[in-house]
Amino acid sequence: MSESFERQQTYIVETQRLLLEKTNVGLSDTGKIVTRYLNPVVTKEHIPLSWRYDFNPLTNPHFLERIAFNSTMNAGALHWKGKYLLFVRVEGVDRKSIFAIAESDNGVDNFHFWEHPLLLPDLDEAETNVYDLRLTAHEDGWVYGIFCSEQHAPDAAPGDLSSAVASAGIIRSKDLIHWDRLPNLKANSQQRNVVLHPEFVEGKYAFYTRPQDDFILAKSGGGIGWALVDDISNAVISQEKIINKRFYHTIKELKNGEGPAPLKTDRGWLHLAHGVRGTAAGLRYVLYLYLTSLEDPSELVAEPAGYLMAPEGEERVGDVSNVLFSNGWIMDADGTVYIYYASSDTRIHVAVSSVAKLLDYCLNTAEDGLRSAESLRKVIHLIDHNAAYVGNNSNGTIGRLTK
Ligand code: BGC
Ligand code: BMA
Repeated sequence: MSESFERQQTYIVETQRLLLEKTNVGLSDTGKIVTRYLNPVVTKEHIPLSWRYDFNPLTNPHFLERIAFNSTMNAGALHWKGKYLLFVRVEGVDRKSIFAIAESDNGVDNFHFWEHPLLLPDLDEAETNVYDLRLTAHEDGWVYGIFCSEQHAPDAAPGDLSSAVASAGIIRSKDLIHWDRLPNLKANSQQRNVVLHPEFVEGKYAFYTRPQDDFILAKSGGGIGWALVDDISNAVISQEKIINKRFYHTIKELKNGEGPAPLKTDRGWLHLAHGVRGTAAGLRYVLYLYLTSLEDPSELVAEPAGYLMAPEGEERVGDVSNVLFSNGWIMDADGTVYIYYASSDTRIHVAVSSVAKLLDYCLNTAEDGLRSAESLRKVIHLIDHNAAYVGNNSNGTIGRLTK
């Protein structure tokens, strides 16, 4: 073994060891609904070295990376036997994604990948890419993964190598090692951001859907949909209703999509979703919350105006800039909620909150009035309300407490 091979190997192994051992730090969160953390929880630097380097000096004399990765993003999440698991979308420099599980003891630091990526059964030669897996521990006893299965549009004109069709792939497991692949969801339109609800509804499997007219744009697909399915092993959507609509001049004007499976709380099902609007700088993806009824999970109960989280600081820059995307969160028994979100299709972060805070936010933040005049009314209302509690000094900041 050449000295240089050995030196490079030691350097790379040591650098990764230090990264994986690094502890994370919560950032100041006074008055905030979520606490962001200083370091991303999973980056492409976390990917095991044995997936990337050939450690044999004879076949890799220059110690080069043989398989390079572009990003780690959009992870499904699951609490499993006391561990926090992320099912990461690991994207190669070849633009193809695979799924791989990364595990942490406490949900905020020391995430490390399992030895092998998830062995996704290969059903269809036409399937080109798979991504954005959502996990659901269903009451039927299986853990399901629903993901986007994408292929080149069969009707694309000659030379058109961009048109694609998206549908929902379905896998399930009882041990997270062996996965059965069920046929893709059959629907009348393309589907991305499909999520399985954790409980039976009217004795059926319930899916959050996102009907779309074409591959990128939802257009007449009015928002996040809801559909009941009789048989998960041959899932067919015959009827879909829109449960979370899009509106003009909002954060989800262009499209929206369910994030992870909703969390069950005593006030309703808590949902995390993404909203997209078009800007001169391209699409902007932000995260928002909404609440639906326990009796009927398809009935909207509350939706605070605007976004909960938008890209901040370094989150704004990456492979696809100005994007926050989340398809995974975990709720602890004590009500702590870990939101795993990716920034700019590049790396994964955690933001921590609690069911109590998220519900308070959902139930006590006014909904979008859809007009500036309504937004103004809300500000005036809060100022008037506060007059009874605090004295305002001349520059409008809070002065003395009167109560
Ligand atoms: C990409 C996704 C993206 C989608 C729509 C796919 O080809 O892999 O990351 O969300 O296109 O833009
Ligand atoms: C898609 C999503 C994500 C991605 C986002 C931004 O619509 O499904 O895969 O994060 O666009 O590129």
